Amino acid sequence: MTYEQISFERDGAVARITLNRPDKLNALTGVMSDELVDALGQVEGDAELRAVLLMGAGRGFCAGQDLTEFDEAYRKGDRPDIREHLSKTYHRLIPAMTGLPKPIVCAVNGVAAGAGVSLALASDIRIAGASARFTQAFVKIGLVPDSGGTYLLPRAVGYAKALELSLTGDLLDAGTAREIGLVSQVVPDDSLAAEAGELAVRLAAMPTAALGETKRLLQASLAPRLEEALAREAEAQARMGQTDDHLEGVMAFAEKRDPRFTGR
Ligand code: LHQ
Repeated sequence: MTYEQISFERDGAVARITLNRPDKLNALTGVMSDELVDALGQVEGDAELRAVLLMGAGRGFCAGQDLTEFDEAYRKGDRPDIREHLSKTYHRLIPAMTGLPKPIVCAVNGVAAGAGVSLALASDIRIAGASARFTQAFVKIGLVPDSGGTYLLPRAVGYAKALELSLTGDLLDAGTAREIGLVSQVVPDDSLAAEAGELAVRLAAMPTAALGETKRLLQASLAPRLEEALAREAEAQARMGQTDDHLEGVMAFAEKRDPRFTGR
């Protein structure tokens, strides 16, 4: 497959994948999504390629869904079939990234919006250039986060911050993104490619199978559904309810005194 909207370069054991629609801040189209899935498939199938470096060309990282893709429908007053669009695009692309048994370093070189943030989040380590910006832009167009945004963001920054960012769509600067754990590191714009590249080279020289398994195991550890969390809580709480300390705690409360816990 020849690529029109991304570039794919082999640099030793590192696959450098660059989103390449700089005049549109690398907004995601169906074509770009297909090309990314294809490129990730190439990486997966090639034992010589052992890490990915993902970046955007130009001043942006990725402005999310290309909103002009649905122009024709919007102009006619129609609504696009987003469900079908998602299943053809992000629901293939995001799992292809999280499921790749090789590390993906994302160099966030500029603005990331909507699904563009999800692309960064579906990568394994994020380094931002100082001019990077992040927005859960979905809400600004009356949508909920998609492309894994409700799943990946709380895992990176915690539920409260994820909800705040998703509700407000506020634009975060790179420093704030680092403070809340959305990216690991912020470096000057002009050294971003080199620093992220060095990390990718380092990861590519590590035991690839172990890295892939580590990625899978950490994802599995964070996978529970809410119902599973409630069931775990109930199981633990039932045991705690049987302890002396629980009884002591409620008695002390009733008797308006400090509790004397014994650890039993
Ligand atoms: C764009 C875009 C863009 C097309 C900049 N599309 N051209 C949604 C819908 C349906 C189905 C499935 O999933 C989704 C998921 C999503 O990702 S929803 C979120 C979609 N993204 C956005 O809403 C972000 C829209 N863009 C912006 O808010 C701004 O462009 C940001 C904050 C990203 C950057 O602002 P600036 O740095 O001021 O750049 P700009 O606005 O001047 O953009 C530069 C060019 O890129 C401009 O084109 P032009 O021809 O006028 O120079 C923009 O129209 C174009 N562009 N984002 N998403």
